Amino acid sequence: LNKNIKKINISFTCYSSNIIRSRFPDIVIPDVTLPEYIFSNFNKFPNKIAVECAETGRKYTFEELRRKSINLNKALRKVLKLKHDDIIAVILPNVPEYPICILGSLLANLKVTTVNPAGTVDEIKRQMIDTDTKAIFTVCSLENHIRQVIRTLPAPVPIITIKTKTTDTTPEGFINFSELLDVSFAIDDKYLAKTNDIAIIPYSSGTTGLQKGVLHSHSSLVSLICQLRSPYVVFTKPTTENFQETLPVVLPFFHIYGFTSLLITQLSIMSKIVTLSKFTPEIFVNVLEKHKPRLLCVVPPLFLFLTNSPLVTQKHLKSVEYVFSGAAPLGPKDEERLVIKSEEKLQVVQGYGLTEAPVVTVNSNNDHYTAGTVGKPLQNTEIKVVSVENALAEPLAKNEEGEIFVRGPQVMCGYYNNPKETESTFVNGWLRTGDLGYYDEYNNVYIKDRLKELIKVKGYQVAPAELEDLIRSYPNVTDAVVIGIPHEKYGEVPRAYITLKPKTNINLKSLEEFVSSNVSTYKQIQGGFSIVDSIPKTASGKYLRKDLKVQYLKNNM
Ligand code: 4UV
Repeated sequence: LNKNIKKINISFTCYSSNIIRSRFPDIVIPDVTLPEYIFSNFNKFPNKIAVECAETGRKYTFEELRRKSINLNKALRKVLKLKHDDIIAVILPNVPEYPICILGSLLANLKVTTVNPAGTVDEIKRQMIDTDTKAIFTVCSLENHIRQVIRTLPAPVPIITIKTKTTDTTPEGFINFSELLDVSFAIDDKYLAKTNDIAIIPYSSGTTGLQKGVLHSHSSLVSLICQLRSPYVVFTKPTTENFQETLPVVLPFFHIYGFTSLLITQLSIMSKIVTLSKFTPEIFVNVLEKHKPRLLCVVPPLFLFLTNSPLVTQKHLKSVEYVFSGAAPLGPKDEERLVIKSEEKLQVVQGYGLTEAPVVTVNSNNDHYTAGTVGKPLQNTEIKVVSVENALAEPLAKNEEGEIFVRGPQVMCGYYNNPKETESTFVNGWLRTGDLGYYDEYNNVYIKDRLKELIKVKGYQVAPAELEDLIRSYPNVTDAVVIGIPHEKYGEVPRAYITLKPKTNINLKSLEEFVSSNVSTYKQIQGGFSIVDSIPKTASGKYLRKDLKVQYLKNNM
């Protein structure tokens, strides 16, 4: 039928007792593009609200989303003359227009790279240049920032701006988003995308090095929605005439968790998404009170806020039946404290995923659930645990710790323009996750540690290589290595070790300011700097980050 079915057949032939799968049957994945799949249900309840802004109340129905996406697709081709395969950047906070930008672009068979709107000029510029971006979606409030970005790009790029406040005016030279999609051009609204075409390109540092574009096809995203919509997984009830789930979404749509489990999956099941463009305790708590969600999708720092903030009381948790946490570790004791606060009314559910394989496991249906597990493989997904020393060795048995490998239709196609990294990330068709873990007799998976360099601050990715490169550019610094150290609120924060030119010194405060002014807030070296005589390395010159971490934990914990 299509590529996915072939993959499933391959997985059956390679079945081995140490490869774990869902105990539920595989799903047949429809051979359609992402917009077609998402729109396929919209005519059931065209007039229900699909997305609403928590701050301004701006909202769109499912029919408005569909119509505006179609119009946008035509305007992108007719007015902006974008051609299929061009890459368009979405540099937006969580706003209700986000899905229109995504679906409109995909209908025109453009590829979308999702960008952190809080990134620095340099960070955004790097992603624009790497993808050779042909147009940008943004909000009026980011005008100055975006002007600085485009000034440094090799060619002019059209900028489509969304007004988020009534007082906003479209900046000079920028394109007004609503004007662009309020006209329906008399051109064919058919598009050229095929299911194996690339749809989105979020960025990730993978197991090593700098951020790179992760290629997800229409097919991998449709597969993922099907896997999450399965009756064995879903936590949301189907939309009916009298019922619609409401999900407050503060997790950013540019990150794979917000994009997949929230944006596209919840749209396809016709839940109502309430967007929060940033986290402020008061607004978040008001949203809980106003919208009374049954399901909350969070990352551990938000989970801890729910547990520890005096602003969140019984009243706010009353409607909540499930709190779903992912993107960073959450311990069994953390889970327990929130359950106790809710007077045992809510259930904690964890999911595990990567930008490269958006969701791999979830725990659901109380199926031999153990606190602290990230759950069982989704359907159509295989997991094996392999010796850290030898990725080609036979998979390990239950309860044996090793590196987790994944295979399934939701796994990325590779890294953009980076065959070398793609090749080293796949081993015989399996994606290596760079995570250390094991599974138990019920196929519950546990993540114990990260083998890869990646640091996770508040669930966001921080690539040590990027910070090291920046620190090394500072006068008198000869070498730098960055590790993640535990942090009570954020999970982890970066800490830097540096060596200096002989007989020189530096002002660490100035170095800290230099780093802060060049990277996003969450990437700052909040764990402090340490000047050392030498940095431990392997014979081949690889930093021994683990040694530094062990040493730090010994001295400080
Ligand atoms: O690439 P990334 O930033 O991707 C993510 C994605 C997480 C998702 C996505 C959709 C979901 O529904 C969901 O539940 C979770 O975080 O970072 C990937 C790395 O983050 C760590 C692990 O090291 C991954 O390789 N990580 C992700 N989830 C968990 C986790 C978890 N539940 N527990 C521990 N570590």
